[in-house]
Parts: sequence; structure tokens; C-alpha cells
Amino acid sequence: PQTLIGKTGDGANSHPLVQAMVRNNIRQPGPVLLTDANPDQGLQAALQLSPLEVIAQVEESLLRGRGGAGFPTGRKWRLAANTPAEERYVICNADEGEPGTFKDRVLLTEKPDLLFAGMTIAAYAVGARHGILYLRGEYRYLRAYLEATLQRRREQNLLGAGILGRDDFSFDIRIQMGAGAYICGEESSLISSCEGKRGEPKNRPPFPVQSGYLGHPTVVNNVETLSCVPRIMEQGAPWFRGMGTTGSSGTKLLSVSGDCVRPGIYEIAFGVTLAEILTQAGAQDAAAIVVGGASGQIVGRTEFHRRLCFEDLASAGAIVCFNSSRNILEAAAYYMDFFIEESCGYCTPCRVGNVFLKKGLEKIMHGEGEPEDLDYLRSLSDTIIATSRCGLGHTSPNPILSTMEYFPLVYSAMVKERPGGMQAGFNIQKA
Ligand code: L3W
Ligand code: SF4
Repeated sequence: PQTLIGKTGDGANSHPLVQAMVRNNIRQPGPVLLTDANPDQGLQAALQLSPLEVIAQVEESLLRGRGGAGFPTGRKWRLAANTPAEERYVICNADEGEPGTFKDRVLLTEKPDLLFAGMTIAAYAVGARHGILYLRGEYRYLRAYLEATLQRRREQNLLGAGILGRDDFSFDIRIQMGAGAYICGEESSLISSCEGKRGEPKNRPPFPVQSGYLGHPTVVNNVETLSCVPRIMEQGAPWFRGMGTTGSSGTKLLSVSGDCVRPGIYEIAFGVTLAEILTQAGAQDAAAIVVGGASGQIVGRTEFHRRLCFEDLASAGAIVCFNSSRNILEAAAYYMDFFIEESCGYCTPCRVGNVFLKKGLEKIMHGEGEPEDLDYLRSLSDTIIATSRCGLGHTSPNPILSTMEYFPLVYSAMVKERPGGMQAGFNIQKA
């Protein structure tokens, strides 16, 4: 772990289970998620409205999914509510596995009531009686704490039968443990895993809102997405829309790590530039930044003016800083190893193609690359993206494609000059 010198929130950390194992490093609280607001005021406000009015509020807020893809949350809820069914389900995706992300862990430990209130509002809106928190296997140490929080909420009549005196609204949440597979963060694998099946992605459509858990319409939202909802209900959609940019309303939690003085969690309004984040994090020497984790982009200094939002650099929330002493090709190779390890193996382009990409990269790293190898890496990447079944294969070439785009001199020098391999110390600075 990093040296923990930041502000540690007082929520979950007062629980001995969590205290023993997790210290959160909140550097910048914000107005939506990391506040002292009472999340159940949002739940009370929602229950004053009809379910369709709640959906309309969420639509009006322009809230978009925080798990990476940015799908409009209100539209997802409306699709689920409009699918005729006896049962509907709400699932929270807490399978935070993108390398460099730890912001959902902070919400789970500091603000679990905010999340559970958000799930309860989602259930009210779409007409669900059952919810599932799908918790990353590596976060199993949080389970007892979260179960205790759920039990307290049942005793407070915030979960269970007749929530807050509403005889027509019952909802409860169970925790489903993951087992450490990154692919179970993909929603169709996650649903299969909840059903006790192997966590393998399925073709969509049908989307989960049409046919999800056990064939019922299911809303799957990320921890951070659901945690925004009570605050929208309490403060109103215009308040939420007043933060961020036109296409990206509200705030975003960033997990900042790597070569910086102040790693930790930052709640920022969408639209701030990478340069502003780097200044706040004390990473002025940064030469490359991974935005969005392994499936995101590795960008260089020429891009530090860019804004963090869906219209520009979208991110699930990981910002990993590399200073100029780092070898950017080694970073790309590390992320390729991650994808090779985590591929479920169902489709050949992903199972085999990523191994070939890594071999091609290694050839270049060892000073044995030829100019045609760069074309080969590009065309193999295009094939993997076009023919893979799920998000993992659609994004796994990104470490190579983005470093080729933003650090072309590193590649061309390695290929043309053949300096005798990486041992020659070819780094970002020299590029
Ligand atoms: C109804 C339509 N629903 C799309 C829904 C869909 C999903 C959401 C986004 O993730 C990134 C990638 C991965 N009718 C719909 C519809 N939806 N069209 O909207 O869907 P999509 O396909 O744009 O993206 P995706 O494949 O779900 C793409 C990463 O997300 N990923 C996510 C992991 C998230 C976690 C987490 O939250 N803890 O682990 C996994 O693959 O890397 O970058 O809900 O159903 N016409
Ligand atoms: Fe599995 Fe990769 Fe195919 Fe996704 S793209 S289904 S992870 S083999």
C-alpha cells in the first residue's frame, strides 16, 4: 500500500473489521458522493413520488453509468420498468477489477448507506422486490461489515417489508460473492455468476433490462452510479445537471495512484483537465498517464490538456501516473499480461490474439522488431476488437494501440535503431 497520509473518512473505518484492513485515502471530498448528507433523505424524497416520476427525475439529471460505458441510467430503468414481468431485479456491480481503480471500495466502506439507499430507489422505480450486491472476491473482508449494515437497515425499516411505512413497497438485498474473475464485471457474466453458472459473457441483445437474472428484467448498475441517485432525489435533477459538462453531468470519483505525491480518491466535477488532476496529485513529473485502467488509454504529455468526461477522455475512474523514468512499453506489456490472464477463453481472437499481441510487443522491446511489426500489431488489434464477443476483447488492444498513438517515437526508435533491447534503457524521457 501507498503511504497513507491523506484524510481518512470516519464511516466504515470505525468498524474494526475494516479498520484492520483498509484505510481510505480521501484527498478531495465533493458535493455528491463524499459528503456528510443523510442518504435516506433521498430515499424519503423518492418515495413521495410515483415510480415513473422517479425515473423521469433520473432521466432529467442526465446521470450516466460510471462503470465505463456511460449508458443513460434513467433510460435503462425505463426499459426495465416497461418490460412486462412478474419479477424484476436490481443488481449492483461491485466487481471493481480494473487495474488502478479502488473508488468503489471507498464508497462501500465509507458510504454503504448511500449505495443501499440508491439500490432501494432503483427497486422502487422499476418495481423490483429483490436486489443483489455482487461483491468482488478480493473484497470479501468487507462482507461482514456490509451484512451488518444491511441488517441495521432492515431494523430501521429501510429494507424489508413495507419500507418506511409503504405497504406497497418491499425490497431486500443479498450479497453475492465473486471469486476474483475480472470478466465477471461484464454484466452478462456477472448475472451468470449470480445464477451459479460459469462467468462467461453472453451475446446481447437481449440486454439484461429485457432478460437478465433468471430470465427476469434486471437493472445492473455500478456502485458509483447507484450512489448518485439518493443525492439527485434529495437535491433535484437541475442541481445535479448543474455540475460537470453538457454531456457528462455531476461528479466523478477518481482513483489516483502511481508516481505522485498525493495518491488517493478525488471527487471531481466532470470536465476538469488531466493537467489539473496531476497538479492536485503532485504528479508534475508525469510523462504518461493511464486513464481508465487496462482497458483505457495510455496518454502522453501532449494530451494532458484533455478533459475527463464522456465527450473527451471517458474513464471508469483510474488515473495511474508514470514519470519519465518509466518504460512505457513495459507498462503496456504488463497490461497485456493482465488481459491474457483474465480472458475467459471463449473466443479465439481474444484468447489467442492477445498472446500474439504480447509476443509482437516483446519482439519490439527486445530490439528485434521490424517496421512491418507495427502494421501487424495494428491489424491484429483491429481483428481482436472487431471479432471479440465482449468488452474485454473490445478493449484489450488499447494499451498497445494507445502507446503506438501517443508514443510513436518510442516504437519507431526501437524498430529502426535496434538499440540492443530494453536493457539499453529506452524510456519515456528519451522518446
Ligand atoms: C438496453 C440497449 N440496455 C446498452 C446497457 C447495457 C449495459 C450498459 C453499457 O461495458 C465497458 C468496457 C468494459 N438496451 C442497450 C442497453 N445497454 N445498450 O448499457 O453497455 P455497453 O454495451 O455500452 O458497454 P459494456 O459492454 O457493458 C463496456 C467495461 O465497460 N466493463 C464493465 C465493467 C464494470 C465493472 C463495475 O462496474 N464494477 O466492473 C466490462 O466489460 O471494460 O470498457 O448495462 O446493458 N440497446
Ligand atoms: Fe471471453 Fe475474451 Fe471473448 Fe470476452 S472477448 S467472451 S473475455 S474470450
